[in-house]
Amino acid sequence: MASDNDTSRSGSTTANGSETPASPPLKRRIALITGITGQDGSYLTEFLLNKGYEVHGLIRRSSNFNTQRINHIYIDPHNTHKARMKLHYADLSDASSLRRWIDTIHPHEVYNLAAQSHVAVSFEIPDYTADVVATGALRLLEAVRSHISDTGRTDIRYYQAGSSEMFGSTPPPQSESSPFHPRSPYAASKCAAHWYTVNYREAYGIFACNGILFNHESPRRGENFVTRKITRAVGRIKIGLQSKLFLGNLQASRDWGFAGDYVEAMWMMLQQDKPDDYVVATEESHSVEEFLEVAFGYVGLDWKDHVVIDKRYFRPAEVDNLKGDSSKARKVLGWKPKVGFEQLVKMMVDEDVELAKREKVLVDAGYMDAQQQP
Ligand code: NDP
Ligand code: GDR
Repeated sequence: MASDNDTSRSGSTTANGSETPASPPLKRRIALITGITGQDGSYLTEFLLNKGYEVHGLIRRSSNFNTQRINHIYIDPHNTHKARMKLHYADLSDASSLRRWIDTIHPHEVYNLAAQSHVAVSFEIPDYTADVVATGALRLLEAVRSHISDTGRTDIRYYQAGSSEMFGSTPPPQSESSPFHPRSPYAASKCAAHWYTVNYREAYGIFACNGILFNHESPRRGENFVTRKITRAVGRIKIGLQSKLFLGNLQASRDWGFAGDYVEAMWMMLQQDKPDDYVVATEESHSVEEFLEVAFGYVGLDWKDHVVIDKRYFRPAEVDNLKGDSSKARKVLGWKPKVGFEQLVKMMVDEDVELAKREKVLVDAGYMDAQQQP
């Protein structure tokens, strides 16, 4: 894999043929990612591998394999020269596993991306959501703190995956100075994780940053988030595998960016001289209905012919309008999004039309039930 920060430096030959002395090998930077099997974990891993990092991911035990998003970058660990991504079992609900892997791996950068990340589901499993999202972050911070205290290390940095959901009903545009008003157990738990991170920075001097990221999507987005649910349906409707799409509130507006752009901002935060908190957003907001217009329109369909409103998808409390003010990240980090709204929707539809075509082959061969909804 190409690397712009390759650590395997050796001597070179000058124009007159004489050898320059080999510079001492740079120590490879090591990252530890929780939530590596998720959407962001997969993009961040690709990004860090391209920068020459060794990447360790914590995965949780599941009765099915849950590594689909990173299978394409997995190299058998027996191939010790090539395998720079390594996976270990752990869980944010298990403090001992977090501490053990930090002690074993000695990471320079810890990215806490793991979460029960579905807002609607957090109303169904609030206790579990709080345990993983809020207390899980505290467990990981505590593992970092006690590792630092025992080893005396000063070269470890921590990233906390915060969310625009923390702003909840605070009107847009939302920036680092806007008040939090969470509207779900998920959002309240993210607020707790945010303040734990600030507290560990202030109390122990840990280099810990909160990224307050607005919604970011991709063809790897989980299929029960509204953008992917729509683009999956568009693909399947276009190919003739389904005709209806059941949705909830179409009036909610979100600031949707591309996940590949957002993982770069995470990394940038940890490269600064001082730890801080940053909003990351496109600064454009669109309603779910606008997303439907673009996605269905792109393949020549009218969403009104297919969408059915189903009360089950309304939330006990809704977040109506999110639109970020990311001027601090743009100024201090030099970050800006590369993919715009329409480009994002089309990228997702293109991939999901191709996926539906492959599903159709399976359906036609009798290996899959066409009614099977994603
Ligand atoms: P995903 O839901 O795609 O991924 C979540 C990851 O967390 C998965 O790898 C999942 O593992 C893992 N996980 C869940 N529970 C546990 C647990 N108990 N122990 C260890 N790992 C666990 O989320 P995204 O990639 O979209 O988001 C990454 C982070 O950023 C999350 O914290 C999310 O809340 C936050 N965020 C996301 C935004 C977005 O728009 N995508 C915006 C703002 C914040 P498994 O694969 O086994 O399920
Ligand atoms: P969100 O994303 O709640 O913003 O959280 P989601 O895509 O789930 O909802 C966005 C909006 O769409 C409305 N909606 C529906 N949502 C879903 N999932 N399914 C439906 O059928 C449906 N119909 C309408 C919702 O009511 C909502 O208003 C995401 C997650 O990634 C969080 O982890 C992250 O922190 C925030 O983004 C920023």
